[in-house]
Amino acid sequence: YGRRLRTDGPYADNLDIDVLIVGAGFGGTYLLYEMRKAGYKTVVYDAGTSFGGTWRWNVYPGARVDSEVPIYELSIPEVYESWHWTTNYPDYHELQRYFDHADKVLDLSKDCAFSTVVTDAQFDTDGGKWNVTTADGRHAKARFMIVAAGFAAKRYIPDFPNLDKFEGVLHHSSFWPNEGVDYRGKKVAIIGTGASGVQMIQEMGPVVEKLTVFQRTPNLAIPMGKKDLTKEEQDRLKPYYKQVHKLREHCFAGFDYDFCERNTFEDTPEEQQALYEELWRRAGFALWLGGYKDYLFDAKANRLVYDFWAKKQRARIHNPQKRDLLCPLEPPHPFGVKRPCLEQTYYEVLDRDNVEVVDISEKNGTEIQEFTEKGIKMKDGREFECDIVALATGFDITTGGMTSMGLKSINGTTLQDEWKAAANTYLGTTISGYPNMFHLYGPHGPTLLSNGPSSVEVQGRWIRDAINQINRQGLKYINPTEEATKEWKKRINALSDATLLPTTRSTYMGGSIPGKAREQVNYAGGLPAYNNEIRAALAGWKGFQTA
Ligand code: N01
Repeated sequence: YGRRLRTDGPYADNLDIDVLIVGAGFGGTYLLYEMRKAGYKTVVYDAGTSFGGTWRWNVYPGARVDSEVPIYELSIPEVYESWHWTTNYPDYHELQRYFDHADKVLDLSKDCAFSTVVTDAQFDTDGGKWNVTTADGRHAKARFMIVAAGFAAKRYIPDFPNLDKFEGVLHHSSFWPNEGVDYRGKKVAIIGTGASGVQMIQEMGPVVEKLTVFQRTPNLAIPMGKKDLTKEEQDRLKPYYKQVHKLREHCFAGFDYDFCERNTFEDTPEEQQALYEELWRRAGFALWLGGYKDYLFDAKANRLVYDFWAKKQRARIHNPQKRDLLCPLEPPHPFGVKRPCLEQTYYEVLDRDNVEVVDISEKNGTEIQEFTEKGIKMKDGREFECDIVALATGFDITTGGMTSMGLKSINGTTLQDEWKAAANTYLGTTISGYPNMFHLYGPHGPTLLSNGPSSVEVQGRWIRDAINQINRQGLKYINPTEEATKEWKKRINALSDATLLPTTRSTYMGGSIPGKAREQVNYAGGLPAYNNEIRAALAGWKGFQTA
């Protein structure tokens, strides 16, 4: 965290405001914009030092978004009218510049206190306000609190024995030094092959002396299809951005395309292959989110996609052992139930002679045993020496940000304790016992199953309208009932249980942390259905207690 030197404006002690937003990423930016427009005195608190959220922390080598722009951006005209991207999949430098641009044109920073970490927050039902305390002892009161912490606010470092004994350089992907790490010509180990691991491997593999990749589950990665964008082509499209941004809210995952109308076995095998080829040619997430509508529900249909994927990617790998480790003939899990990351040169890099892939899957008993001064020792006795270790081991996904900011219910219980066994929300935007508190891009929204900015805007508008409705009706607060919360939980589970998602440990099912509840933490019915459901509840405060 940066050092806080100011004590004025949003940094002042004893603020008394309408809305406090925690988090200055896409969610916080959008909500600040909407709240200001609606006339609320709003302040944003953020642990970092500028707008951008996850894109300020995740500055590991190769960090690049894997959703395409202009789908992956805010629909705020003041921002997009005066902004041009250089590529359809920008890297973190460009995303940081985008947020700096948004900050400049919307003058966001004047309402944001950076280097500010919320450590305690509780709603006072008599006063009708949230009382919030920060790590450095400031206090704030706000009628409404919006938690926009994102799904990746709390990194996860596995409890590897003797981690502290390692004498080399060690960083988690989401806490990579801003000034970078000189890894050229060094021996590097990367643990984890999720989106962060895949991108680091691609970037570092070609320039290090030796790269050792510790893989627990192969990533079923698909080609990104990155290309340059010219200013002229973006300007030609800009008059249609309004429609493009609207369209994403009508597509299941918040992109500008959807699953096709047919089920797999309505087509002949030739037609199936032709469709898969077409999706492959389109690149990006098309094979994942643009194919037959039944393939995430039907194991047989899913297997066809897996086999197609494996055939395509196996052809890129010459080393037979690596081919089987990276793209096994038998699927490690159904295709698409873990996030298939977008890659450019992943398989060619892994195929290099200076890159070793070490299988650490539990089934083979070849897990990491411990760290040593010089590197990593395996259960089977092998040892790997390295100068640098990159932990790409993910996050206390989706719930971790919310459970680590000292949120207390009106009954005095903490969210951290309440959610030990399972996360509970109503509509993925509110929590029983936490009146006038809203969250977005977190548990029980479409979150990880959707494009971030699309979800953020659907939920952000709902939050704006809920706050307006509370004020219009002269209410002190709203609080979702426990009954409605239970029903929502059933709904979240039912949507997920109909799919193949629960078959596999994944970020969707709460992540990798031992002991953390394995449960669906996303709304799996798609963004349009989600929008309809939350909108229907707003009319008449269905499921809420009002005071
Ligand atoms: O984290 P992850 P991430 N021992 O949780 C492994 C977004 N994102 O930072 O699969 C050994 O996906 C774990 O293994 P397994 C995106 O939404 C986006 O990569 O559980 N290994 C896995 O391989 C993504 O979903 C972008 O068997 C261990 C890896 O570590 C989310 O952030 C870029 C382990 C963790 O993968 C998180 O992605 C980056 C252990 N004890 C992130 N514990 C883009 O837009 C875990 N692993 C491109």
